[in-house]
Parts: sequence; structure tokens; C-alpha cells
Amino acid sequence: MIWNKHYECMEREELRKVQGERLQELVKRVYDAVPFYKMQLQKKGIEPGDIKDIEDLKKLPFTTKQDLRDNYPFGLFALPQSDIVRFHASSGTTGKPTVVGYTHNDIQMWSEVVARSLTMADVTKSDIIQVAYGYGLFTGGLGLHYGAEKVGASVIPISGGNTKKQLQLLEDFGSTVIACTPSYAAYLGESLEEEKIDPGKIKLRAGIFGAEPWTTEMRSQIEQLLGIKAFDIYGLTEIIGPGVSMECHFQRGMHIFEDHFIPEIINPETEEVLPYGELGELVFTTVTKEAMPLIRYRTRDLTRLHAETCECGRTLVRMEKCVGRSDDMLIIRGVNVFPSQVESVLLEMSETKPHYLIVVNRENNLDTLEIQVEVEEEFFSDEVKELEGLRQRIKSNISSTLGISAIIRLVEPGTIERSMGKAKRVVDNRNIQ
Ligand code: DLL
Repeated sequence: MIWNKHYECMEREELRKVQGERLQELVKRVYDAVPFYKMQLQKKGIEPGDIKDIEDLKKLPFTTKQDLRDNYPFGLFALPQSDIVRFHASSGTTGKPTVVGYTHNDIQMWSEVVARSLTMADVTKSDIIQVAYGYGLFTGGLGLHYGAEKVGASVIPISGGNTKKQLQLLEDFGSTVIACTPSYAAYLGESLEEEKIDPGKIKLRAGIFGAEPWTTEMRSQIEQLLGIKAFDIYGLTEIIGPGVSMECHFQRGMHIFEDHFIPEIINPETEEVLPYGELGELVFTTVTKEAMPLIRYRTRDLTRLHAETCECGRTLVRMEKCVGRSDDMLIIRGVNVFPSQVESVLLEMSETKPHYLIVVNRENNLDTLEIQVEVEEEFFSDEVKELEGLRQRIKSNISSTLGISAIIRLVEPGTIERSMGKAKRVVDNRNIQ
């Protein structure tokens, strides 16, 4: 089923017309209401009347995370506080959080895009959905919650963590769908085994996983552990939260809801717009958001876009799984390394579990890369010779994939700290001086 056939299957030419009209209106709106945007547009010598169709998007200035920080907390809002019905925020690693606001209409639009997303995983009113993303300032919990209610599913607002309770409700309430981060899904799967819960008693059939990068290898492991089909959902606080894009059954990328969020891919260094199919930084313009619309917001997520119509019938552009964020990329002895590359190598092997940690150190001015990964229980009881063989195989696969050598540390199951939300995969000790 398709939640909103009109927009999800619209001819691309027609969609571009809709985007153009909405863009024109957006630029007028922010020019009058947001001093920051008025200044940015004036700096480029642009008047709202200069924006006539979607082709003019590329004339507009970019917005960055730093701009949001500089205007903390409400400086980019286009409406007064009395029109705002909700705040959310994402906590950065340093400093102040990034704050966003929603009007009543924004919440409606958000529920609509999450409803479209859930429908891609065949979620209907016959489903019981356990929302195990965190509720609160983080957008995951409430975002999925409103979308699931819009679809008419029965929502269990359990939030993140409290694993024993999660398992109990899975069993007792008969949840058919679970929404959480992929790393937490892997942990839940493993806990099911540990608690010796009979998989026959669990009715789960689908998982809505996102909020952090995860590989197709991780997908297979989660699907096996939980006996479900795992779907990827993408979003970010600044744009709306979850529901910016989501993959359908064909799983050939995540469909972006382009009638609300216009995507572009740019070369992060030159800011040049790249054609479909090329890898670069994802940029979004929110054309319908009222409280805090953003023009050409640089997400720092790296991916590719594809525009061919999908077998599901949707004409919406698809984005590939994110390779990572430009600011997650590690440069180790001059070589670019993404944690997702390490994950792919590790999880291709059946002996390893989906729990790992990348530790970077600097010794005598030389960077060292250490990869800790948990190994299936049975291997630990096996002969040392076999463990050593496994270690060597991982070492050689890492070296041929990344182009640099790494210290591989095989650790016992349960050693690496579990996360109830976004997993911490990297410890970079080089910056801590
Ligand atoms: O993580 C929103 C969300 C909640 C998305 C629940 C999906 C499910 P932030 O905390 O602002 O918002 O983090 C946004 O997380 O720029 C990406 O780097 C990363 N991210 C989100 N979804 C995915 C995904 C939420 N499916 C940042 N794959 C984004 C890879 C993802 N990375």
C-alpha cells in the first residue's frame, strides 16, 4: 500500500512544478520573517522575486549547523513563540544543543511523512508497534509515535532502554513491529536468546531502524536474530526528525519525501551540485515547514541519489544508505576510514557479533587503529589456534578493504558496552591532550 499516492507517485515534472511553487513561497516567507535569511539573501544580491522555479534553488545560500549554533536558541524561527506547539533538540558532542520548533501544521506534516514511511513497511491499524526510540527532546520516540497513531496502529510508547520490560511486552502484548536504533535491535535480539524466550511466542515481523548508520551486513544479523524484515528510516532533527526518507519493500534506497524536503548532493569542498548517482554531501531545503524552515541545509551525511522510478511505483528519489557523516570520517595515517567500512568487514564473518568498537590512538606521532569485536560464545571455548586464525583473517580483510593495518582484539560476548540509543562506535584518543 502507498499512504499518499498523489505525492509519492507524482510525475517528476509535475513534482518539480510543485517544488518550484513551494520554494518561491518559502523564500518570500523567510525573507520577511527571519533576519538571518534576509541578510544571507541580500549578501548574494537575491530578492524573493528572483526565485521563479526549482532551477533557481542553486542560487540560494547554504545553511550550516554553525548558523544554527550562532542563532541559538530561536534565532532561525520564522514565527513567534505563540505559534510554536513543540520543541525538540539534538545534543551535539560539544556545546549547546540544536533547537528546532514545530507549529501545529508542522506536527501534522511530520505525522504524515512518518505515516508514509510506516506504510512502506506495511504497517496498518492491525499492527502493534513498540516504539523503543527515546522519547523527549530526541525526535525518534515522538516522531514514530505520531506517525504510527496516524496510521492507526496501536502504539506502545515504551521509549528506549529497560530491556527486560521490552522483552516482556514483546511477548505479552504481541508487538508486531518494533522501532529503535539498529544497534539496540541487535542487543534486543541477543537478549531474547539469553533470556531463552521462545521465538515462537514473539509475533514481531518488521523493524523500523535508523538514527545511526548501519550496513547491510548488520541488517542480515538483526533479521536473523529477531526473525523479522528490517527497514531503514532516515531523518535529522533540523529537517523534521525521522521520516525524511524511508525504504520500501524493494530496499533499493530510501525514498525522500520530496514534496516537503528537496534534496541535493553537493561536493562538500567546492559546494558544486553533483548529478544523480554521484557520492557527496546531502543537502535539504524544507519547503513546507512553518516554524523553522531551512534553506539548503548541509546535513554532512554522505550518500548518493537515484531518480529512476522504483518497482514499488513511487517516483520519489531514493538515497543510498549513508556511508557516514563527513565529520565521522577518521583520517588514520592519512587514510580516510568510515566506521561503516569496518562494520561491513566485521559482520561479513559469521563468527563475529554486531558489537564492536574502534579505538584510535597516537603513539610516537603515529596513529594506531585498534578494532575490538565480540566473538560468538562457541569460538571462545574453541582452541586458541582457531581464534588466532580468525584474528588473522579479520586483520587481512580490514587491511585489504581500508588500505591500512589494524590491531584486532577479539573480546568475549557482552564485553562491549551496549547502547539503548545511538551506539558509540569510535573512541578517538588523539584529540584528548
Ligand atoms: O536521529 C532522527 C531519527 C530518529 C532518524 C529515529 C531515524 C529514526 P538526529 O539525532 O538529529 O536525528 O541525528 C541525525 O543521524 O544526520 C545521520 O547522520 C544519522 N542518521 C539518522 N538516520 C540514519 C539512517 C535522528 N537511517 C543524524 N542511516 C543524521 C544512517 C542516520 N544515518
